[in-house]
Amino acid sequence: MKLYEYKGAPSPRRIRIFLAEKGVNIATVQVDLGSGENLKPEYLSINPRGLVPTLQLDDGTCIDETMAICRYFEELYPQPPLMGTDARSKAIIESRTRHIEFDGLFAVADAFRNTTPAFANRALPGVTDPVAAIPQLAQRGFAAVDRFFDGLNRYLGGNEYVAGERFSNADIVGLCVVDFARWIKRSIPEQHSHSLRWYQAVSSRPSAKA
Ligand SMILES: N[C@@H](CCC(=O)N[C@@H](CS)C(=O)NCC(=O)O)C(=O)O
Repeated sequence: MKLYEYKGAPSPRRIRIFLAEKGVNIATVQVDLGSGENLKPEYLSINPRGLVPTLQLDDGTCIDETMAICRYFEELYPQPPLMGTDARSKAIIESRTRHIEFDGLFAVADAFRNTTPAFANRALPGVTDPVAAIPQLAQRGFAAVDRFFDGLNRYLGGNEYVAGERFSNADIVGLCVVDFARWIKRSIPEQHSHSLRWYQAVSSRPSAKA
């Protein structure tokens, strides 16, 4: 089994942290997004969309999408559980993870790609025809990121972790998004004391360095 990934990108980091929390080591292959290695035929034969991460199983099956890969590992290595243990906790973790993806991850990506000159004609990641940046999408992204930060602080006002009293995949995604938001010069607002307390705790876990 091999994980195709890139150390500098937020989605693969989610998987590295996920695996570190489970104490699982797997072989990794770096795909250099900076030099466009993800768009070369060799990688496109692994993932025709030209995106990382991709997990290649020993029988050659390729699984992409970060959530799908995390789910696969959760099934293989259930301990410690990171995606819930019963109907209620599974649903709450999934719900908050999706809020963080929509309001946070995709929004930071929109704000970043639609304001960064290097992506002026490559506003979508991976394999696409040239596509122009749209400034209004960046604006929408910044608005959603504000909503992400508000939601994060609200969740953490009632719980130690994003989805309850136990560290979960929702915290991993939250941590990766807070760090990704630096790319658009956004950080946890100073009045968000719950988020600041949480960030201190989760970014100090050994897995955060994975
Ligand atoms: N929904 C996909 C998103 C994957 C994605 O967008 N990956 C980015 C890195 S975080 C990428 O491969 N970018 C390539 C590019 O910019 O061309 C997932 O969660 O796996």
